[in-house]
Amino acid sequence: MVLGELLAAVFSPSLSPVTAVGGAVIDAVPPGVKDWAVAVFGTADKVALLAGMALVIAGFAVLAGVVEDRRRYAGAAVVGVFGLAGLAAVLTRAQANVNAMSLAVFTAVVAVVLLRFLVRMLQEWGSQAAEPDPAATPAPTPTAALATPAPARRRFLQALAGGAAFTAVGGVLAAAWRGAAAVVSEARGRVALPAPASAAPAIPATAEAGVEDITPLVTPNADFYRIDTALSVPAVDPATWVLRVTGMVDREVELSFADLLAKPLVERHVTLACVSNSVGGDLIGNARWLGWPVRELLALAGPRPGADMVLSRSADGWTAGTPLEVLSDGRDALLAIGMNGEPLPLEHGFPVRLVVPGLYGYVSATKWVTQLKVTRFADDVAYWTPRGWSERGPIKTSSRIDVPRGGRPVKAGRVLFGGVAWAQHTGIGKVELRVNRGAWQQAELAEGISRDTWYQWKLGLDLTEGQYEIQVRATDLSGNVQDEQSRPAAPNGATGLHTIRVDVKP
Ligand SMILES: Nc1nc2c(c(=O)[nH]1)N[C@H]1C(S)=C(S)[C@@H](COP(=O)(O)O)O[C@H]1N2
Ligand SMILES: [Mo]
Repeated sequence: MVLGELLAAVFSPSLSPVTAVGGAVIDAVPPGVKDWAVAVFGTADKVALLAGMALVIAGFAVLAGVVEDRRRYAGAAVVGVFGLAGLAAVLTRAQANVNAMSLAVFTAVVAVVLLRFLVRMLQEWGSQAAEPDPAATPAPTPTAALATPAPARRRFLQALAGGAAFTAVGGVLAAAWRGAAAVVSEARGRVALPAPASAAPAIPATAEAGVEDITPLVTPNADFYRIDTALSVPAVDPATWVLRVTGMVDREVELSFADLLAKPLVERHVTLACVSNSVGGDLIGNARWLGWPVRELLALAGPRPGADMVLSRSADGWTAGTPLEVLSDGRDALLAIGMNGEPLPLEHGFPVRLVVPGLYGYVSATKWVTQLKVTRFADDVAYWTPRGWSERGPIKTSSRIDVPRGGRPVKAGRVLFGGVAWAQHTGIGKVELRVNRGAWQQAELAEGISRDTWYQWKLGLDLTEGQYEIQVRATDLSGNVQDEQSRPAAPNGATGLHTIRVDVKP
């Protein structure tokens, strides 16, 4: 396993057996388990999965050592089974190829040889220790080592070997992860973003509600939520990246990164949201994206009549199904290369991703995108569709109270509430608050950057000492009120009202 990781780190991180097994685990678990993992570990869910796998690997290593010691080749069988599982996992991955397969087999063979060698060494050591040492005087104070019976010492050494293997796997995993990222980081560092042909409209000063501690209007890249199924960030070299437009088109189109840089690019603020975001949750962020409108690329290819979906595919095989209409209706759906003035961060899809105003990420925002297949919803299914999520995922109008923050008591008198509300591509028309389920009171709504972004709002309420329940609701610019019925994220986005409790002290 360690060797597999090492070799994978050298050749390609996506070939790594651990990543393959992890990826297969992510694909195989029911959506409920995945949601649970995201809920419990948050965006550290992948670290948790890798840590869990490292534990399992370590367990297998110790088990292999113990049974091999008892019976020759028994441990080898354990390693073999583990190797087969790894091979199976590699085979189910989108990037399965001959290299990845031979890597898994080679790793297993080397592991068996190493195991034999280590166990033989331990056995020899053990039997030596069991023989009485002729040079030793029968002193009444024997050393701890001599007093320990050989089998115990052997067991100890085996455990030690297991522990070492565990540490090594963990260390090498981390190194492989960082090593792969470093190579692409360097390529990213050399990317010079061109000036946009159409710059993002300046953010009006009136877009700031002026509330201390409120969520910033534009989310810094480092704070932007990250959601994807990729265990190790796909390492996509912009020099060899191509985007293919295929399927129901008059002409297939191929686009290189250099081609893309030479296009008239537009820059727009768009608020991206995850379908898994709970009411009041933070799987949402607003960034200034630089990219080329997808509709212009599609126009080059010429979608054929009857097509109604674009299946976008990432370098690691993940797919999203976006209505063709949404990509052609004039909104700023972008093949994005820039995020807040920088090339896309690796974990946000470097070198190129999709950003589509108005749709949840799982049906639109493909990172590390390499293919757009013009097709029909009747003919193709995207990654999350058979896993319990709706085929279509328009973002639901929602609102959040950011201030006052998390259960901190506030002083009686005028209490300032503030937060954000969003209805991407429609825009927010009104935000209201209510206290203890009383009458709705209209909040002061700041100007939106655009209809594709969230809006800040604020409202001061006079509150005397006591406990209060505060709720918020938004109405979009078409007059549709946020759905107040509480529903979970699956299958197409949570609904309900963000509700906070405020403790007002004298
Ligand atoms: N390649 C790839 N792209 C993907 C995903 C993924 O799993 N793989 N997840 C999508 C989902 S569910 C969301 S919410 C957004 C999140 O984008 P971010 O991580 O940049 O915030 O990416 C989308 N793009
Ligand atoms: Mo998502």
